[in-house]
Amino acid sequence: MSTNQPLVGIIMGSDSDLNIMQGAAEILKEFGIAFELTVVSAHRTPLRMVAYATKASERGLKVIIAGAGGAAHLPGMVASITSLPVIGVPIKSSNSIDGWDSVLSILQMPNGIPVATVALNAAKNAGILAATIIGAFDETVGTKVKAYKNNLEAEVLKKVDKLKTEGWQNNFDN
Ligand code: RP5
Repeated sequence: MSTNQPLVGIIMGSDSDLNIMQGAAEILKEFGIAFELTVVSAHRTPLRMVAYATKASERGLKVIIAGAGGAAHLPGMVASITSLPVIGVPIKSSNSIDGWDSVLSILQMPNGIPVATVALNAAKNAGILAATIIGAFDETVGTKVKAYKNNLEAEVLKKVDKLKTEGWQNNFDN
């Protein structure tokens, strides 16, 4: 991908979500996919959220990753406005009870307005999923995603060999 045009918009309800959401930024950087990252709060900046979601597609974004915690309405509300795929990252935040509140707020969307919800705090997986979506129509990115997954497989197979040769009673740390 040779352009600096952001293809992925990473948004989060608060700057306190950044320590989690940076996981998405890091993996997108690794894949060489241009992205933007900012704070958009469904509750504190609702008009900014509407403007962001309304203009996202015309600005050239292809996927939105939205992270929020507690009463995590940002991903679903953005998905209700944009025609782009929205990946939701539930965050266990300062106002979460135990994280289930964030998960269910993002996961339990009504029919017609899907949000692709990743696991609690799984911003890295959100980045990988965004790369997979981009990779479906961009061969360069698609090849990188394939290589990434091949590498995961190779790492596991190495551990399988190690377990076979050293036996289960030996330390199985990396
Ligand atoms: C949510 O409230 C944000 O996404 C964040 O996870 C949580 C707490 O926000 P702060 O009070 O730390 O700004 O809207």
